[in-house]
Amino acid sequence: MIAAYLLIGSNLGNRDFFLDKACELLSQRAGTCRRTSSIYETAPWGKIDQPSFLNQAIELETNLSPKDLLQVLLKIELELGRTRTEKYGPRTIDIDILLYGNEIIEQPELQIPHPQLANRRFALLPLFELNPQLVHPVTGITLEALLNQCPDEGLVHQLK
Ligand code: PH2
Ligand code: MG
Ligand code: MG
Repeated sequence: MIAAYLLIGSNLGNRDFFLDKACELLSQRAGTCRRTSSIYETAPWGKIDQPSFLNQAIELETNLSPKDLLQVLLKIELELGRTRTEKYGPRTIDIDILLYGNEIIEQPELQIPHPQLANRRFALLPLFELNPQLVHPVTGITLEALLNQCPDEGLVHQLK
């Protein structure tokens, strides 16, 4: 069993519904959702002229390999109406693997840790809420230090 940390996000349609549904489907197909962070309302990053996001981090205990986990995530995204048109564009649901134990994966279709983790306050903050002890497996930098040095100044507001 590996502890993987996922970030789910939605900025189209009924955002709360999509986060709930993603958690439910992850529990059925990917392992056990041990803990979920608060939900955060977050300013859009990368492409700012789009609605704000809801983001939430999930600690998932899983037996799936990283590649199998990715396949499950992509299928859930499709089922929840995700379409891919523009980079960083609006989406009903996005499910990203932030961390998979301490594994480092550098492949065209899958990079773990998530390559943008250190640049995204909307990912670091929910992750820190779940587990403040985490350390970035590539750089060895603590999550707390990553947060302190994060260049992203976008709004990240804890809702519930
Ligand atoms: N995801 C993106 C692009 N921008 N901005 C916020 N606030 N939250 C996201 O989850 C997000 C984003 C691409 O995956
Ligand atoms: Mg993403
Ligand atoms: Mg994604």
